[in-house]
Amino acid sequence: MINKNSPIPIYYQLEEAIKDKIEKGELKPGEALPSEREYAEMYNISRMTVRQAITQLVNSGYIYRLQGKGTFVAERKIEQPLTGLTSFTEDMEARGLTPASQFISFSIIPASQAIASQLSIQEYGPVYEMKRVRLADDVPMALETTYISANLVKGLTEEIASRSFYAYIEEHLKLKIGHASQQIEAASADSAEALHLQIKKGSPILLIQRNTFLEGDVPLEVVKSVYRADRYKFMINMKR
Ligand code: 16G
Repeated sequence: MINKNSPIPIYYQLEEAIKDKIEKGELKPGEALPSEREYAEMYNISRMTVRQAITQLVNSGYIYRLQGKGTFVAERKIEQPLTGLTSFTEDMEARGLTPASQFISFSIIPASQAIASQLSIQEYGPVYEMKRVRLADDVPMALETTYISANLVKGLTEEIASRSFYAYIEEHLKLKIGHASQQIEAASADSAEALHLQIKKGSPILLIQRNTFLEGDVPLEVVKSVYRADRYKFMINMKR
């Protein structure tokens, strides 16, 4: 598997070989990798070289280190295409995962100036503010804070939103969701985010801000989502 006469660096060959085993499912999420010493002996290479390959794999999120315990295969990231305007419920169901929501809060509050202007309503106008932890197969994936005009979306309840907000809009209110604009930034989890997402404070997260509009450009929602960067990646196809 390792060719010492190849011009390709040995650490890179090892890195690719381990990656291949993870991708083929020969090494499964949660499984322990052989130790640096074992790899070194297995391929008759130096531990420094093994360490280099392992560090690369840790940095790219394929594996993670546990102090004093070794390295383990990470869960596969959920890959979300950025081409369609979908809901969390649809995204998870499309992957065969069961979506769920845990409510942190649900209330009607007066809109701040920033939220009011994005929703094209009067400052202090009534808006729903809902904070939900979104789970897939019981694993927390994202923490979402959503603002919606209460005069536009009537009758929203915690119970309804614990299933699907978009389904309520389209199937019950018969409104048509038109388009959204979204920003994605890197950030690190503060203590509240870390607690809700069950990750360590300071872990990498993807901070997403979405503004969604109904057909006819009526603002529907302003959403701030915090996704776990160890479980999520966004994918886009480009044409030239
Ligand atoms: C997604 C959207 C969010 C929307 C939610 C509706 C992102 C970044 N955000 O999480 O804007 O409110 O789906 O989901 O994708 P639901 O219909 O399952 O409640």
